[in-house]
This record gives sequence, C-alpha cells and structure tokens, in this order.
Amino acid sequence: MKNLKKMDKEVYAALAGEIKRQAEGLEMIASENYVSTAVLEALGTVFTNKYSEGYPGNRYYGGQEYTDIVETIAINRAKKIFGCDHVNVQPHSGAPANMIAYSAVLKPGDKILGMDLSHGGHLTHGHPVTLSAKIYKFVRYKTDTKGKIDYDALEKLALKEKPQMILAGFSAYTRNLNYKRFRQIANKVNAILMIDIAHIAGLIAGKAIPNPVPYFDIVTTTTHKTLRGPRGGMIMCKAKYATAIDKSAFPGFQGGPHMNNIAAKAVAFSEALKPEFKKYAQQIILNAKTLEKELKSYGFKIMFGGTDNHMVLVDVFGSKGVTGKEAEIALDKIGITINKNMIPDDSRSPMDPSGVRIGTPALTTRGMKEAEVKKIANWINAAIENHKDKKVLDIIRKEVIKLCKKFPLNR
Ligand code: DSN
Repeated sequence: MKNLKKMDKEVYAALAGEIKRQAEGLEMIASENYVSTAVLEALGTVFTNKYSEGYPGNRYYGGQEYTDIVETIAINRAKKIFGCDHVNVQPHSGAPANMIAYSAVLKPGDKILGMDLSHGGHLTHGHPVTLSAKIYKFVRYKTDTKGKIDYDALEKLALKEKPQMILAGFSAYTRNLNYKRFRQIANKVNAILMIDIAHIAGLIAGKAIPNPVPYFDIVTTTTHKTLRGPRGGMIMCKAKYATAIDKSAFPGFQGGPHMNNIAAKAVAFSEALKPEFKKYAQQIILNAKTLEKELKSYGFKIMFGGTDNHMVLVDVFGSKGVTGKEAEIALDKIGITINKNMIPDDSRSPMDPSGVRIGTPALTTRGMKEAEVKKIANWINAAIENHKDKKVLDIIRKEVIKLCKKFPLNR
C-alpha cells in the first residue's frame, strides 16, 4: 500500500491500526469473518470505476463486456452452491436485500409474520425503528420457554393474522429451523415464504446444516458472515419471482451495482465450492458447541438451550451479575471482540442488555479448533468474573496476543 501511505497518511494510519487490531485480537462477533487475500484483491480493483445498471446482457450503459462476465460467474456459482432457480447478486447488503425482497412481492400495508428481535430475529424483520415497519405491518412470533419455536403456536398465529408473508431467519437464534413446518404453515394461509439466511449461509454452503432453498419462495442473505465473502447481499428465489426481485433491486431500490463487490462475491463463491469449505463449516459448529459446553461448565446460562450453529447467546447478567455492556468492555480489554445482545424478553435496555452473543466463524478461519476454544472460554470466564481487575485483564491480554500470533491471518 505504498501509494496510500504516501498520499494519505491519516487513512493509512487508521488502516495500519485496524490491520494490527485484527491480527492481534480474537474476532468473536458472530456476524464477522476474515476474507481471503484473493477476495480482498478482487475488492480493490478497477471494477469500482464502472456503472452497470441493469443485468448481464441488458445494461443501460456501454462498456460491459467484463462486468457481464464477473456478474454471470457470481450468479452461476451461487446457483451451484445453493441450488436455487434464480439469483440476484446486486444487493449492497443484507438490510437492502430484505427491503428489496419485501417490496418485490408485497404492497404497503401488507402483513408479515417475523421473529421478535429479542428472541433472535433481526431489526429488518419488523422492528418499529426501521423503514420496513413503517411500510408493512409486522406481527412477531417468539420462542417458547425452552428456547424453541413453537410451530403449533406459529400456525395458530398465522391462521389468526392471515399474513401475506411468513418470514424465517435470525441474527441471534442458535437452533436449526424446521423448514418443512414453515412451508406447511405458509401453504395453509397462502402466504409467501421468505427466509433470511445471512448468519448461516456459509454453514448451508458447507452442507453443515440443512439447505432451506427448496422450501422457501425467497431467500435473502449477506455474503460476509459465515459465507466469508465481501460485505454485500444476495437474493435467491423461485423462478416465478425472478422478474419481480430483479426489478425491485434495480430500478426499484438501488442504482448501479458495486461491481468490485460482485467480483469479490464471485471469488468467495468459488472458495465456498471447494471441499475445504465443508470442513470449515463443520469446524465452526464444533467450535461453537465446544464454547457452549465450556461456558456452561463455568456456570454461564446459555439461551435457547444450546446451539446448532456458529454462535451462543449467553445470559451474563443472570449468570454472573455482570451486564452485557460490562462484559463487552471487559472482553475488549483482553482483545476478544463480541457484542452485547438482548436475551428473550430482556428486562434490561438494548444498550446495556443482559446478554452477549459470541460466535466462532472468524477464529475458525484462522485455523483454531476445540483446544483453542477451551482456552478462550477460560479467558472469557476469567475476564467477566474479574471485569474490574486491570491486572488480571492485562495478563489475559498477553495470552490472547500469543495465541493470535500462532494463528496468523494471511492465508
Ligand atoms: N449486524 C449483523 C449482526 O451482527 O447480526 C446483522 O445485521
């Protein structure tokens, strides 16, 4: 980056700091990951210079001979990974992907059944602060006291509310979903069935958990979480919704696609098609299950009764009397990045909730396995229990740096 260093010392300094932060810290935010050097290279290319409104073979501006190639490669690789009829790789990220999907098939005022945020859902699944909640009428479903989705209760709710769409998917729920049951319920009330797989796309791609694509009309995702691609979004759908989805993305919602991102998505998808990616996806889950077991052994209460995926949601306040915010700060001090998170029907506030969400995708990318996760769980417990003791936190920080050096980032 010699040009950047010479041209813009301030941005270069911030970037150098971020590179060091990522190298010397353990990234355990469940939605984050480290992309490969090849993905980074594709992102930093002259494709960023190009406007490409429209779709391959049917664009509004000239000069598309190479953008058409990369977008077509990305589409074909995504189809191969997920087995979907149609793919749109243009959504800039997950939130726009969801808005594009809603507006493709719904009218303002239509009703959507989505999962409650504190029970693991997502802001864009109808939280009142979002634009989507101003346009559509959202009704929330929740998990039961055991942390499972009660499908009979969901069916009753669907029969009562008669929604135009039923939405599955989450950002903090840790159990596998019953795709078949969602399909049956949607059929009963004649609703469009959508799922947001942003968190679990990589686990599906690596065949570590079942693929929802055959059951759902529309599937939205991000590409940068477990799928380990560039920051971006994607929508898959049944053939009958293809035109509506494409029109809703452009010109309905977005302008020119970010072609450098699409090139990087294509590269990430080729990585996800490799046999090693299957091992990666399986190891993410093994690591998350190890984390669950170890944290339980230290007396932490794990929400939803455990995990089937890449993360655990922990009630730190209920377990140790330390708030989610205090835990996040303590872990930051030892170089472990996580996020505070609401637990179901949390009595505390979103900025200082009872829980933390901890994920294993990024450290699995570094090559860490069960033995490392055991050490990390021990540090997490020690840091939370001693969150006011600078001496203890400093000692653990040094241990974290040592471990990170053994598992460097460049692959
Ligand atoms: N911010 C993402 C997450 O952490 O789950 C989803 O929007």
